[in-house]
Order: sequence, then C-alpha cells, then structure tokens
Amino acid sequence: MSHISNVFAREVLDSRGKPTVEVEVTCKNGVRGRAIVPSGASTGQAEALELRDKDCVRYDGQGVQRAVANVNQKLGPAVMGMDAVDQQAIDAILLQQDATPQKSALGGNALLGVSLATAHAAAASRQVPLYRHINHLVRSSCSNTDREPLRPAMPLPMTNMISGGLHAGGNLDFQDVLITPVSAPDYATCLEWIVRVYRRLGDLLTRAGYEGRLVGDEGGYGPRLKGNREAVEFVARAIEAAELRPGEDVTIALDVAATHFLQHDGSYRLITEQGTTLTSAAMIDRLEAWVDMFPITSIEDGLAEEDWAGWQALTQRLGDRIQLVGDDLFTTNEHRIVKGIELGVGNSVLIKVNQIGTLTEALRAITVAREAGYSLVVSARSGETEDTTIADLAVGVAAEQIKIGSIVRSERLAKYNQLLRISEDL
Ligand code: 2PG
Ligand code: MG
Repeated sequence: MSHISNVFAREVLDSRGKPTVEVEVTCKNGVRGRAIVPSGASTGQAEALELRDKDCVRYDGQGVQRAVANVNQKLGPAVMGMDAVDQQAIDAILLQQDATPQKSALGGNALLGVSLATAHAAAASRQVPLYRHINHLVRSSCSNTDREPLRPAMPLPMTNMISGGLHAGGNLDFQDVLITPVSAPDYATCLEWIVRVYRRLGDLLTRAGYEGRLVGDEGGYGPRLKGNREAVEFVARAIEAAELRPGEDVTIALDVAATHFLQHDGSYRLITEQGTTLTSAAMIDRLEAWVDMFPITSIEDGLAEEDWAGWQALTQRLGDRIQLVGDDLFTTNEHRIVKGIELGVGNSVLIKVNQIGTLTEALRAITVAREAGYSLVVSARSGETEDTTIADLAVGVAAEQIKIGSIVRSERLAKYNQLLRISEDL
C-alpha cells in the first residue's frame, strides 16, 4: 500500500543558513520519505524559480513559507491517495498544478520537495535502496529498447579544490578548479587521493602566504590569488605534492561559470586580471591554451548561457579533446539539451534536479543527453543540506561523474559518505 496518505512541508536551513523546503511524504503502509531542496548561487536564467517570501522582516526576505504553504495546501492534497511508486503520474499532477514554464506559480522548490520525497517513499515501500528505485524509473523511461538495460554504476567524483566567483566572494573570476582521480581503482581510493591532494594544496597555499585554510561555500579553498591561472597552477602542483601523476592519476576540471562575468556587449571581463576583457573567441583561445598547458580534461560553462555560437566554436575546437559540460547553458532542461545537440554544442550535461523542478523531468533530460552520447555529471548546488538524494541519483542513472563540492563541510560529506555505503552494496 504505497499510496500517499500525508504530505507535509516545513522550512529548514541550508549550508548558507538560508531557508529551504523540506518535504515528508507518508504512505498508507506507514513508510515515509523525506527530501530537502538545495539552492544555487550562480544560477542560470532558464532555471525553475526558487520561490522566496520577499518578506524583509524574516531572513532578509529569503524565507520559504509561501513555498511550504503551497506544498501543504495545494500540491499535497493534489497527490493524496496516489501511488508513490508511480513517479511519472505524480510529477504530471505537480506540473498540472503549476503549468508555468519556470514553475513560477507555486515554486520549483515546492514541486521538487514533493517529487523527491515521493521517490524516497516509493523506494522505502518497495524495500529497495533509492538508487535501485531510480534505476528502475530511468529504465522505464528509456525509449531505446534495443540497448542493454542501464545498470547502476559508481560515478567518478569531480571535486572542488579552489573556489572563486560567487562561491568565495569574488576572489577569482573562474568559479571552481576541481580534480578527478581518473586512475583510482575504486571509490574508497578516490576519496583518499582527493583528501591527500586537498591537504597538500592547503599546505602549498599557506606556505605561499595565502589563506590556505579559509574555504568557500562548497568547501574549496578561497584564496585571494593573483589571477585565475595561478589557481590552476596551484592545483597542478598539489597533485604532484600528493605523489600522484597529473594527467594520468588525477586530472583537472574547471567550472568557469562564464555567464556570471559576461558583459552587456558579449565580452567577458576578468576582474582579477586588471579588468581584462576577452571576446568569446579570445576566451576560446585562452581555454585551448590552458588545455595545452595543464592536465585539464573537463571544462564547464566555458562560455555564457546564451552564447550558442561561441559554444559551437568552442565545441569544434575542443570537443574532441576534452569534456565540455553545459550547466547554466542547459539547466537540466530537455528542450535546451535538444537545442544543444542539434547545434553541436558541448558533449556533457550537468544535472541539477532543482534547475528543472521534478525528478521525472530530470530523468528525461538524462535520457535525452545519454541517447545523444553526451556524458552526465550529476551535481550538488552551492547551497546544500544533509540530504543525500544526488548520490543515489548519480548511481541510479550511472552518471559518469558526480560533483559535490569539496571533501570538507558535512553537507558535502553526507553525499560522499552515502556513496561509500552504496559502493559496498554494489
Ligand atoms: C555550479 C554550481 C555547483 P551553484 O555552478 O555548477 O558548483 O553552483 O549551485 O551556485 O549554481
Ligand atoms: Mg556550474
């Protein structure tokens, strides 16, 4: 009896002390599922709306009591009595309740809380781990029946070492320098290597007179370096200091988050480089030069979210050499991904469920991307909580990579540790 008997939302706090929505879905069999909605800082224009109260008396207007009320008074009653196992039907009802393109009537945060808590309740009702339930959902949404059924698989972590941009008070223009332990034999070794590189990096930064202990929103170090390139240089040196081989054992990834320093005239202004402005073409030259110089194997949002022509040129130039991930560009939105596939833009999709607002829509985005041969990077947001849903999502859809932030701060570790448990289970 996995039929829904109660839906309850409350306002809780995230890792930045900002209110967010938590939802509990209870079934007639007494089983309960719970999920907490994350929140981004460097958001894309096309993302689902995060409904906030704008009542300045509470939390500087950031409260989510309206979104909570929308769950308790509208979305909950609408799905009451439905079978939690039927995720598609439930999400369809949620989308009927808010039929606006960006969920601006009831809030993407309200819809997503119900959608994810339902998946947890369904997994518990079926007495399977969440990643297996998600795997079952994604298999049933696959149109291509000729293919081997998708099996759950561990993703490779892509872990933040140095934070910049909106995640660390604008110390750097580029948002993240990350590492991927590509030759680690198993997930537990991945974690050990990542921690080792992170520690060596902290030592190197401290010795060079930088803030080698202060961290940004996602736990990456947030030093005030001389420029963006120095951040990559430090990470490359830290890999060596950890006695790992840059490019062979551990590679470097960037999240440029270029939308967030785009100027009105379409150029990119680098404040930490004395205000240098780069055209889209010059930005591509810069990224190519760095790929030649450093063991970089993945670049996310190297150009802005509406610079489709620039993205085409970037993909022609680097698409055969490295992974080009669209985050703000695609916003986990099936239609934007299809447009990207048609234009030959990028070769990888960042998946953040709250960019789109329901699990079913995220799974559709995943299926479309995968069928076009794009790789998948399941990602946390810069505002997170103890919720571990994305760890199960990444395994359930067999994403190639997962991006959780750094390996400090418990809202990040909750996911890394959940992956350890899943890896034993697999
Ligand atoms: C990103 C994410 C996570 P935010 O840009 O990829 O790092 O940041 O959640 O602030 O959008
Ligand atoms: Mg990003």
